[in-house]
Parts: sequence; structure tokens; C-alpha cells
Amino acid sequence: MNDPDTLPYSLPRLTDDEAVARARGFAERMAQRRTCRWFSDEPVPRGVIEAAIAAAGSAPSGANHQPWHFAVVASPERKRAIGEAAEAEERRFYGADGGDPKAGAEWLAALKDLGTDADKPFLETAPWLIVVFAQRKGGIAEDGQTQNYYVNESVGIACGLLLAALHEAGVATLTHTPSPMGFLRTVCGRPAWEKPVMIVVAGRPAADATVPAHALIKKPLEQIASWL
Ligand code: IYR
Repeated sequence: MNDPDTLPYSLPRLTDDEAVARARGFAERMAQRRTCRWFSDEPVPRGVIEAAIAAAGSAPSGANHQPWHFAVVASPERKRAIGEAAEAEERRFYGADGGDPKAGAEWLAALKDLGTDADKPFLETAPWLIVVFAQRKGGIAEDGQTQNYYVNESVGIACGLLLAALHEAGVATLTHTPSPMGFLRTVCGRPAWEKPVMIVVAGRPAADATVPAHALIKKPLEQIASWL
């Protein structure tokens, strides 16, 4: 018979009004989060990054294998290596290398309202680059062998918590996904069974930072939820 060790579990009991108010408060704060593409070089305490990664590491995961690794890059040399490699990929993506863009016309059209291009100065300006890796194998022991489960879902949830925790601490973020991004494994010295998922750029917005107006368009609740 399956008889695992168990522990009691309970949560603080809120009134209904308090529960709604707490959920609304969180939703309102999260609605203030923006993807920031203009960072200052102002430092952010390491303790903030540590706590945000601890929040990310509390995410639910397949079989509780916690199939993630966060490589935190602060050194100018490594940030430069990442910036140069990422921009080389982006130049191919946007066709800024003189060749045909790797991205199709539909993709480039979808990005027009964001105003992105191949230049990614924030990869060297922002104080922290958190490179998120998904462990395709490894289990809790990180042995590189044991099967992991629901890896993409687990790491996606962890990334969401990471972004939320950084925003709660007043730190601006950007999820950056150069493609292909295998070079991140080399720069961060990670093993072959780990797959780079995204770079979470973290820092303070530049004094003259802007965001595209397009970013403020959010689907209303009626559109994103159905009640059955
Ligand atoms: N990686 C490119 C392109 C890009 C793709 C999507 I989908 C975005 O939402 C934003 C950018 C870049 O960073 O410019």
C-alpha cells in the first residue's frame, strides 16, 4: 500500500471580503508590471534576487522534481558574452545581418507594435541576468538521468512566480528569448541535459524608459474566462 509520510496542512482563514480584497490587491499590483526594455545600471541588492528565486523555487512541479536551474549573471564579461551572442542571433532573426530574416513576415508584423529590433543593450546594462534552465532529466538529485515530468509547465510556473516576486520588490523585468539559445548553456557552464528557457533581465527602469502603448491592451476578464 502507498503510505507516504504526511504532515498537517492548513491556511489562515480569511473572511470572504478579505479574500477578495487580497486577490484584487495582488491583481492590481501585477497589472502595473510592464516588460521593460530600457534599464539603468543602478544596482539591485542580491538579496532581492535570492528571495525572488526562492519564490520561483517554491513552484509546483511534476513529481516535485523541481526541474529548474537559475544561473544568475552579474559579471560584465559574462553579460557581454551573452549580449554579443544574443544580438548575433537577433540580427539573423530580424535580417539585420544583411540576409533574409529568419522570422517570417507574419511574425515580424506581430512585433511591429512592440518596436523591438536586434539591439539588446539591456543585456549589458541591467545589473542582473537570470538565465532560466529547464532540466529535461535529473529528478531531485539532479543526476542527469532520472526522468522529469511536465518540465515546460513546471518551469513556466516558476518563471511566473519569479517575475511576480521581482515586481513586488519594485524591480523591473524583461523576459528575453534569443533563438536559438544553446549558447547560454556554454556561457553559464550548464550540463547537456539542461535546456535554456529564457533570460529574465532584472533591474531598475532607465530614467527615460518607455513602454509601447500596445503593452497596455489587456483582454478583459469576460474574454479570458468562462464560467460553466
Ligand atoms: N526575440 C526577439 C523577437 C521577439 C519575439 C517575440 I514573440 C516577442 O514578444 C518579442 C521579441 C527579440 O527579443 O527582439
